Amino acid sequence: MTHEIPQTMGQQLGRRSWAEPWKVKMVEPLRMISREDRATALRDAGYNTFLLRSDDVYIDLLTDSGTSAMSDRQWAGMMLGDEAYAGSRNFYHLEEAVRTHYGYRHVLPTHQGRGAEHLISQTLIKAGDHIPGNMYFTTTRLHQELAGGTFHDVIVAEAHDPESLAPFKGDVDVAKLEALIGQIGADRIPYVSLAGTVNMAGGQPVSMANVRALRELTARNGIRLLLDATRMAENAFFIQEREPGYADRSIAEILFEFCSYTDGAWMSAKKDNLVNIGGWLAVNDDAVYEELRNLVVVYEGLHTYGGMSGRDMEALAIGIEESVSDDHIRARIGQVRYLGELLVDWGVPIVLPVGGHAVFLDARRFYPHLPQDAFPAQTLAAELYLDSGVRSMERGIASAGRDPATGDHIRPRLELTRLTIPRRVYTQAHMDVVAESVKAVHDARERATGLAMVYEPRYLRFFQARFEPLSA
Ligand code: PM9
Repeated sequence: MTHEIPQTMGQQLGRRSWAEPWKVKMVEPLRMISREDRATALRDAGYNTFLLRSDDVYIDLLTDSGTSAMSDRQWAGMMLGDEAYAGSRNFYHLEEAVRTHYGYRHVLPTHQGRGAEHLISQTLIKAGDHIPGNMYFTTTRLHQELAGGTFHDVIVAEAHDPESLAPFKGDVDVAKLEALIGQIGADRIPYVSLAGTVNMAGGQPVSMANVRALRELTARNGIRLLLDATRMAENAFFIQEREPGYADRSIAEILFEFCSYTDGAWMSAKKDNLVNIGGWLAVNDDAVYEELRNLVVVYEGLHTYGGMSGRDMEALAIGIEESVSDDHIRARIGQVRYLGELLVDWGVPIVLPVGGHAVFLDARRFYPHLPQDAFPAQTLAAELYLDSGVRSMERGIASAGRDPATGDHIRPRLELTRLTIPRRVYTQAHMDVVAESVKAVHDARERATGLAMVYEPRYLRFFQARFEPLSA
């Protein structure tokens, strides 16, 4: 597709600015500790931003997961929690919200996204199976592997190129998927794993045309198509903005149509759905539901709470309604773009086009003198914290982990540091402060020496690994 992508919200709206469709009712004070104390905190944390105490962080862009501000309606909903062990009325509100906006027939709550990933993987994957998907995600792939499956990346080639301006860099390469099905055989592929606004690719969207083509291909081969709906409402924004025929359709309509081409979804409700904890799993197939409904009581809780309290399910049901508002999504993505545009203007290399939930710094171009084995993206996250107390996250070689067959580091082409924007939390002034800090770190880039990993946990190593600075 060649049509022009508006790079700013001003361009999209005909030079009129966007603003948040809410005002602030309660504030949480922030504080910045001294550079000396930040150096101590960073050393104590083994140069891993996941191991910092949040009290030592000034602006927290580690993740958009569970870090959103809830609305007054959601907080009011918390007071309506029905904490019955079985059949809580809040579950039925949640079920209705998922059915209304995502369209699936059967709904199960889970404590968060990976609880749902665990259940679906254990239910559908057998040892020796293969799961194609549009780029790996850390927890999703691990659950697929723990169930005995092998993940195959079938995302379009542009997704691996941070400078490609393709509008839908989250799309599956349908020809590549078809070739893989031919090679492996449809009977060894329990499902195709499709994610909206692909996290590890820089928050890049999937087009409606692509999911339609996938529906056709998977149906022809008798393979299920399952969706990681974690950031699908944000994906709908990009379809509305970029895909012919969708400019006048609402986010809610686009989301519903997209899901209608899939057989089910798992959800980390801590992102799009605007809650601090929670998840869900939803499918159309009665037999698959039967299995999942039985398994949920083993690992999460009864099928009407699945690890969530009644009040949390109520906040989630309301969060789902709020998350599909056009005004909300426009302001949310507008803020992410605002930060991205500042950085582009200042010559900082980032993944383009700017994605839905985060600005991803391209650590390869940021630190061209550092080899990937010196963890450039981890180094950049550490330097940024040291400069200003801004916390970001590595999404490169540390996150990619090791090849289960060979034990070698997986070396992804994308070596990124993620500035993830929580929803409805920070202001434009915070974005200015973040951009200025990134620029200061960029100006001093030649002094960075890289890191060595000195402790490596077995699973999802990026969360708990420890590093030490390499000497110059
Ligand atoms: N994503 C994120 O920060 C939190 C944990 S990994 C640092 O991006 C997708 C697309 C996700 C995701 C979590 C999960 C797992 C599934 N799919 O964290 O278990 O981005 O709720 O969800 C994180 P939970």
